[in-house]
Amino acid sequence: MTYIAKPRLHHPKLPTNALGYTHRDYEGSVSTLCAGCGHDSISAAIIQACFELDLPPHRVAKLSGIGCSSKTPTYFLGSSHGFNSVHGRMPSVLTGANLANRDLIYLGVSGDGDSASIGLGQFAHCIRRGVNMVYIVENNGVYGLTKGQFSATADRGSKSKRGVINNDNSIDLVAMALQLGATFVARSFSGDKAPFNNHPGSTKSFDYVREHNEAVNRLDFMAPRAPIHVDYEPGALEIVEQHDGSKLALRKLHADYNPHDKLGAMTYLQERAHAGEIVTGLLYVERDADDLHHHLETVERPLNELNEKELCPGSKTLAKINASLR
Ligand SMILES: Cc1ncc(C[n+]2csc(CCOP(=O)(O)OP(=O)(O)O)c2C)c(N)n1
Ligand SMILES: [Mg+2]
Repeated sequence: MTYIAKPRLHHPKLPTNALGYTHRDYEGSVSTLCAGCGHDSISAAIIQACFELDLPPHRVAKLSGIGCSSKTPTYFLGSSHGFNSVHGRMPSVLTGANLANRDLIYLGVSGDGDSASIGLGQFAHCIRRGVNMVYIVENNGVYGLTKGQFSATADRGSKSKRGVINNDNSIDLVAMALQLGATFVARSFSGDKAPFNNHPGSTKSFDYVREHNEAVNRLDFMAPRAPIHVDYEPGALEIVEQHDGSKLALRKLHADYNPHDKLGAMTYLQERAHAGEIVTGLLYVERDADDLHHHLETVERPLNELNEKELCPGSKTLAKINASLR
């Protein structure tokens, strides 16, 4: 619960990273999500990654839209900059922040409803413009926060909690991201412990969240569920049965898969999708990626570091600019 304060004291010998910070320094408030929710394991993975990468929390800006997934930035990086925006509008708010201050590390967190339905246009244009950010879509195939309506990523033929069948085709955001020019594309399953670390010290771990969310479960009518864990080898196919009985077929990329071959990635994705499988792993990395600042030839320094003289080059320059536009 966000109003439950975490104890400030912790064991003096908790492991620290190169900056001298512990895992605790990368955590946020206690999660209010339903017990066993995969979103919490993604938060745990973000905490772990930022700790391991020695990221200074004050250099990170986390932005989100609306949804259970978009609530999660409250549950990690409590000392970072944060902005919880409007449903589906995280990309444009983040683009504005990034243009004003290119020195921060931008992390956008969104859901499938947020990014594939109301925010699909924002998702697409943010990628094709090359905004320098990490864009995480926590894709559960439903509008979780508003009680489980189908999102645009739900598979055709799947059944909702109320027994309604989805007759619409689904959107694959990973395939779209590749087509739109994303320079790093990866997909994983939140229950896969290897990429999503579930360490015992974290208050975002499955066990901690399950224990501490009891009150929510009693007040709400969501039955607590055990989180789903998977652990499968590169190249392997893993069939995961979900709580509603539906099955996910996950295909982990082979160890010899080439993540620099974009056409190969697109073909492989389509091929496996045709066989009913969801490919997981690092799908594509572009070696020499540039970004929106490069395309727009913006000034190298953040705008808030520029002085008045630099921001206002004078009437002669303005006259020259105006003349060029006549
Ligand atoms: C403009 C607007 N339209 C609709 C809503 C209602 N609404 C809140 S969250 C949500 C869907 C969230 O789904 P998703 O992004 O998949 O997040 P999840 O809860 O599944 O993590 C909707 C439709 C809203 N808050 N604002
Ligand atoms: Mg969702």
